[in-house]
Amino acid sequence: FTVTTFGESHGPAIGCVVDGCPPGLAIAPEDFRADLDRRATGRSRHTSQRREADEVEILSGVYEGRTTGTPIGLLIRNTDARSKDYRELTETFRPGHADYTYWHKYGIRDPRGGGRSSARETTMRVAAAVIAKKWLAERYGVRVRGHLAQIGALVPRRFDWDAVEDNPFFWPDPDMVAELEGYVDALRKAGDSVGARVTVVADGVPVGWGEPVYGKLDAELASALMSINAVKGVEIGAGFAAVAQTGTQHRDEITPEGFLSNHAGGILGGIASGQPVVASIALKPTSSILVPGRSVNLAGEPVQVRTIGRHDPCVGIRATPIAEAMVALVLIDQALRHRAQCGDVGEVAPRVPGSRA
Ligand code: EPS
Repeated sequence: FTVTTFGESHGPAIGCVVDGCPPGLAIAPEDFRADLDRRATGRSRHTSQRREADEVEILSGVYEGRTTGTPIGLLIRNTDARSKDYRELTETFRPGHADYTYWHKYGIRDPRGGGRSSARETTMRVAAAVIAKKWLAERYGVRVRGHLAQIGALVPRRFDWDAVEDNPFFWPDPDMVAELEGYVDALRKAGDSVGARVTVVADGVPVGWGEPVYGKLDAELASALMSINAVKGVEIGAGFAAVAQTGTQHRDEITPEGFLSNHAGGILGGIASGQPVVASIALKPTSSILVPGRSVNLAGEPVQVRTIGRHDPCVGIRATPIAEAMVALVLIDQALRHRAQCGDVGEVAPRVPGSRA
């Protein structure tokens, strides 16, 4: 199961090709609505005010409402790109932004805007993952969901999954939403930005998905999650907290009733243990901010850069559906690989006598 995207933030459209989807899955344009709205800009005052319709057109791979097994082409037209000439922006480099490395690598600046480095690209990852999520849920009862786990220094004081979808931050503590609103409002007014942590939990992943050495489930998750714009860290289960743990604290003891904890994040030796798969990402603060910062221009001369435009004070606020998407895309790929090698879940692989399996 592979996905590739195309399109620029200020081009006419963005799109993706999804290859390897099993045939027979019911897919309609309205299936994409909920997750695309969860990710979209302009849905609250706490994100970029660009207002995109994000209407998906299914170009191929679906016939009479069902996937055919051939490549699925999805297209979303950009409707609010406001492609005025940002030439001034292309004469300098925003500190902390990819425009510095893109320029040194390609030698071309797109005066229309962020182009491929824009978070606009993640729209198509979320769209592709709608297909993955649906197949995983229907075929195996797997549910992939996420939440914001930290913004700046703020962490939830209590946890309630039911609260996550009731606020624009995907925040699991309903008592703190007003505090978050005040915090993000103050940041935006100050022209600054902040980082965040997002956690994704996949329930119902059957034991066995994943590869033991190359293509480990955790390695694939790390790679996929790290490919999201602004991600600077990935943790599986206890992650870096494992550094300070002892073996007795970290190991997840096993009883006939099941595991007693989940520090492993549902993955042992690169293979799903049957526990919830838990992955977290650290997102850096948005680099496009109003507070001037030192940089250089194309001639290498010192300049002050201040970025105006419709930017997010915290990219992490919209990152929950994107992180869920990358986890779902990895899981469907691992599910298909596992099925190809070992057969389907429930189709118990032959156990060699004495193997204690
Ligand atoms: C983004 C900058 C803004 C955001 C954009 C992400 O857009 P523009 O390219 O118009 O300045 O609005 O997000 C989206 C359009 C989207 O759909 O996520 C950036 O620099 O990453």
